Amino acid sequence: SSMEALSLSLSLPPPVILTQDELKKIAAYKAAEFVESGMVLGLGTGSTAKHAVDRIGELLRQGKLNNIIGIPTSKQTQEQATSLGIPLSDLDSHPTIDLAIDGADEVDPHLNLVKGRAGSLLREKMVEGACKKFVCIVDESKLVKHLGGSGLALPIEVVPFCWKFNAGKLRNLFQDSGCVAKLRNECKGRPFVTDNGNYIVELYLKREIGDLQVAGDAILRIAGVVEHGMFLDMATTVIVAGELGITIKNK
Ligand code: ABF
Repeated sequence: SSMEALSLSLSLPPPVILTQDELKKIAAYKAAEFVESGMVLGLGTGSTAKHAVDRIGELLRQGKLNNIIGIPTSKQTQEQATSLGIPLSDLDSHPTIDLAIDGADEVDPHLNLVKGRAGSLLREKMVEGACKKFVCIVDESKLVKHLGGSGLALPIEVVPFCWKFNAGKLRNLFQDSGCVAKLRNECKGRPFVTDNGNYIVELYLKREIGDLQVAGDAILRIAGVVEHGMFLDMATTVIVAGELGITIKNK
């Protein structure tokens, strides 16, 4: 009867809705399970990677991990890791990294990524390009069919010198897609400055990027462009946390 149905539904626990930050933490903690003692670790940047660094610090403190060396991808992560007592080094001393854990802004079905909204794309690309395994951690909102189609910006690090000139060149590259190029934080009066002293030009594309490799190469041919936020064929694993659980995608 309807009364029985009502009492049954009242006795069920309320559905658990996880926040985006909780999902990020779930993905990050899962990635920390890939860390083994003695590893040289690339430490990512952003709110998802922050949870992973916290967890690695906790495992070290608990004695469940030891002999870790962290290679941070930003000054922010460097400070966080230092405060957690994670021993740090750099690529000059450790040109090969065992495992890097970092977030992303977009992930496509081939595990190509857009990164850089946290502003640290250059160091991330250097560190993640030097690692044997790169585990990318995201909540399910980051999944896209095609990079550049989410309405978010493609970040590009440029030298400050005549940035408008280069923003114009970048816009022209994607002219057919009605692209808009903006300097990050220009509207706030003071442009965002990266850890390397550069600016970030954000490309707002009106539709997804076609051939990613061709687009990336064309961007890098502009003198004054330092790096772009497409990480093509770099992630070896993507851990996606969603309302229905964790999915692990391997290349
Ligand atoms: C870094 O942080 C970036 O490469 C990416 O831009 C961003 C993702 O941020 P969040 O984890 O805060 O969503 O991983």
